[in-house]
This record gives sequence, C-alpha cells and structure tokens, in this order.
Amino acid sequence: VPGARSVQIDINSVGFPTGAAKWAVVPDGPARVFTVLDGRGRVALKGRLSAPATWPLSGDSVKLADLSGLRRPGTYRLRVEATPWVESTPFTIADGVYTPLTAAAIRAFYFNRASTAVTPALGGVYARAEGHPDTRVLIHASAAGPKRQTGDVISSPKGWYDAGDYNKYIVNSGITTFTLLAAYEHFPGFYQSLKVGLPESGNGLPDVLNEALWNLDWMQTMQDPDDGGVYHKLTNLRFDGMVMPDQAKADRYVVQKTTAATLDFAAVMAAASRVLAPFDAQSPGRSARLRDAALAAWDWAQQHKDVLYQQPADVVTGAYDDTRLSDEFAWAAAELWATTGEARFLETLRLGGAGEVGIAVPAWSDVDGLAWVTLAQHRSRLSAQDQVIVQQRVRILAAGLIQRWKQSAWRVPLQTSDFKWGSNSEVLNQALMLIQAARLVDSTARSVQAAARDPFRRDALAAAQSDLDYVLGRNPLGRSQVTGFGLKPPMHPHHRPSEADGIVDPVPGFLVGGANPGQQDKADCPVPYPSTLTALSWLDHVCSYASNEIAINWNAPLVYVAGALDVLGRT
Ligand code: 9MR
Repeated sequence: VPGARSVQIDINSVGFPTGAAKWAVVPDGPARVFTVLDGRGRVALKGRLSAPATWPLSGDSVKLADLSGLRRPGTYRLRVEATPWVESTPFTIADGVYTPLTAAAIRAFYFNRASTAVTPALGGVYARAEGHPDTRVLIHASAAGPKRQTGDVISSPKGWYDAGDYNKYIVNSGITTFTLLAAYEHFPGFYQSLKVGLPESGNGLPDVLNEALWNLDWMQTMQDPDDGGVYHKLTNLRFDGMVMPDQAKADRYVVQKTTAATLDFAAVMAAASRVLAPFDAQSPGRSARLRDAALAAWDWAQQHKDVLYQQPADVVTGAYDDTRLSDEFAWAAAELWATTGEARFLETLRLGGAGEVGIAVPAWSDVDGLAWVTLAQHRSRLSAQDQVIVQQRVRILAAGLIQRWKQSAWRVPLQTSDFKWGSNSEVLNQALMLIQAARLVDSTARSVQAAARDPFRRDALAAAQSDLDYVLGRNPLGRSQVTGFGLKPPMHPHHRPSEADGIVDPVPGFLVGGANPGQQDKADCPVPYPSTLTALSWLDHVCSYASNEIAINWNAPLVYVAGALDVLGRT
C-alpha cells in the first residue's frame, strides 16, 4: 500500500529544551486524549488530541498532541490511552539537549575534510588516512587564461568534500561556510563554549570558526591571483568509486571561473573578514587579507556580470549551475556593506525602491535570503527607514511559514514545492529564517520578558522548532534524518567513507537529503523507493544519491538551528 507504515507516535526523539514548543503526531484512531508519563510512570500531563486531518503529501490521517506545557526536565513517554498499541519512544526535556547534536554536526565537517587524516584520538572508529592532498591540481582548458594555461599546476589543498563525493565546489561552499560563520556571529556565547573536538581545539578560536577556517583556507586558493576571478570547482573528471578518500587518486582540475562562484566567494570572504576580526592576533593580517580577497572578487564580477557555468564535455561531476545571479550580487553586496561600511554596496540592494532584493528561504542557488540575514544582524547601522524595511520583509516571510505551519496536519511549515533534492535542508533553512524573525522581535521589545510574551515571536520559534522536530523524527517516515541521532536514524547514506569503512554505523552527525519525489536515482537503485508519495519518497540505501546523500550545505543549517534553538529554547 503506498504510504503504509508501522503504527507509531512520531516525535522529536532527541528531545526538547524546557521552553520549546513540543508537538507529537499520533495516528488517527478512536482516542481523544493523551497522557505523558514521567520516568517513574507517573502522569506528568494530560491533554486532548486535535481533530484528525490528512496530509496529502504523506496520505495519512493524524491527530496532534501539544505537550508544550510540560517544562520540567526529565525523561517521558507519550501514551494514547484508548489504543494501547500507541506509546512513544522515550524523549528528554532538558536545557542543553541539542548541545551534543550541534557539536556532532560540526564534527561531521571534520570527518569530511580533504587533505588530512582523521585521527584515532578524535575520530575513534571513524579514523581514516589522509585523502586528496590537492597540492598538484591541473588547470582545466575551461579555466585557462593568459597566465595560467591548460595543464599548468596549482596547489589547492584543504576544504571539505562537498557531500558523498570527493569534489569541492565553490558555490556550495559559499552558503555552507557563511552559515557556520553566522552561527557564531549570532550566538557567540554558545559556540564559544561548545567543545567539538577538532585538531585545532584549544587554540583560542571557537571550534565552529576553526572548522570554517579549514574551508576558507581552501577557498582562497581558488581565486586567480592575476585577476580576482574564482574557479567554480575543484574536481575529478568523473565521480570516484565507493572507496575511502586515500584510495581515490584520479587527477584533479580546477574548472571555469564563473560569476556565481566569484560572488559567493566575495560574500563569504567579506563575512569571514568581519567575524574573524576579533581573532586577528592569532593570525596577524588575516582579516584584511580576507577583505581584500572579497573586494578583488567583487571587482571581477563587475567586469564579468553573467559568466554562467557550462559543464565541459569531459566533466560529469556536480554542476551547481546557477542561472539567476541577482541574488548572488545582493548577498555579496550585503556582506561587503556589513564589513566595510561603504554605502556603495548597500545602494545596490535598493531597499524600499524599485528592484529591491527579494527574500526567500535560502538554498545554494538562492542566496538573497542571506543578504537579509546579514542586514538584520547589522540593522543598527541602517537608517531608521531601512531598519523598518528589514523588519517587515523578514516578518512577512516568517508569517507565511507560520501560517502554513498552523494549517498543516503534521504541524510543519512544509508544502509540496519544498520537497526537492535535499528537502531536509529546505526544512532547516526555513527554521533559520524563522529564527531571524524571532530575533528581530528580541531586538525591539521593551524587555526580555516582553519579548518572550510576544505571540509572533512565540509562533516563529515554535514553527522553527517544528522544522527541527521534523528532521529529528516527527515526520511521516517515522525516522530521524541525522546519522547517529534520534529514533531509527539513516543507516546507509550515500557517503563514500560511511560505505567503504567497513563499520556498520555510518559516520555520525550528518543530515541526509530527505524525501524527494523526483527520485532521479531510481535507475541506479537495486530496490524501489517504498512509496511515490511526496513526503515518503526516501530510500535508506547507499544507491540513493537523490534522497539519502549527505552534503555540507545540508549540515550547516543543522549546526545553526540546533545551536540557536538550544539557546532560545531555554526558560
Ligand atoms: O544539492 C544539489 C541539488 O540541489 C541538485 O538538484 C543536484 C543535481 O544537480 O545536485 C545536488 O548537489 C550534489 C552535487 O551536484 C554533487 N555533490 C553532491 C551534491 C548533493 O547530492
């Protein structure tokens, strides 16, 4: 039966901070009430289930249980009395409940580092040899210029493997690295004290910034020193087999400079210059170098406004071929404004005028939302009029998500169009934008107490929490979407080290792509997807690069959202 699944209560099985909204989804049935039992079997809360509703995306009829009133730390189970077969997995309520998850989501980047070994001390059973030194990388014909010619060799080490494959792509590195930098910029206290366990830990930099630097170092080598343009990617000609990194030895190339890559680079370098400035003593001159790299990239893009990526005939790896560049221009401008303070950058965004930059939930190909994230963070430097505009635009986006959340049978802000390749990252980037809306209330409220009572802020955080709940188990698949965390996590991600290392459990801390009715990989899979329904189009099989791969741009919002809700969910 399409959509059939075993009967269970679906809940965020990692748990909830004390102040968070807490929802569970119960299969439709005769029960009208629910009970929450504490660790000793005592009743901690009773409530009424909602009326049943059907979600067309999963085809099932469900009722909702709202446990938000329960704020006492402990371990609980949810029971639906009239149907003895329904009792939830135990779940925790505690402040700090997402701290280990956030640390693991950052450590996942360490596991995906190119050009270094994962040590036994830090990686345990996931220790592995170094792969891809990338010190002898060829200039591909598509990237040749008057100085660097086809076949010339450059050094371009470090960075993260993009995903389950071993290539490195600037466009996708852009949104990813920025999201890690923004996590620190917005919640410095939390990330400053977060212990991740990296080779650099204890060097005076917060670990989330240490991890970001590994990729920033690589990104800088992708800029052509002769003109400021940035290569689109560093790649093999074709994908490697399912082997460990040190076994993958194909020649590596840098391919074509593009406007999208150059602008994403400019945005990230500008943000990094700003966020790392307080740590300049650790590496004198770094912040200025990053800023200069950003400015040189911006200048190149002004001279090359529409150089789109065109996959060369001999290259078949990921394309990240963005065709709309207005959002990349806007995002780079916003970051350069926030870092340099120069009005010329702000002017290009046309706040309040015709041609104003749009706003949407961010994705690798759609980064104008990131411009608003940075405008919101630095709004105190804007005119009073522009401050109002920033507040309004972010609020309108969030209000739309909140409305969908309220109307959804599953209490998630998701709709059909969100279920693309990497849908789980769409879910978490929604949460990231909802969190910006909540933070804007904080910045204007008369007091912390007044902010906490604000109904819009409460809804924005509750909807963001629901997005996190979704990837941690409150979804129609009934399974966590993060390796190593929560109930029934993915066991067979499309991730070369997880497949090739001979260890049963996959490398932990990775968000998989999630339900994708496109099923673009079905011809490559020996087994069919369990369903064709939108929210059930997920296959926990290593073959499934379209629903069960891991990727750096999917993990970054997990780092941001888990950390942010850990902070904002405390009472
Ligand atoms: O995340 C990307 C998704 O939006 C695209 O639809 C898909 C097909 O072009 O590619 C995804 O990115 C993949 C990249 O091209 C190569 N490394 C793995 C990425 C995740 O599957």
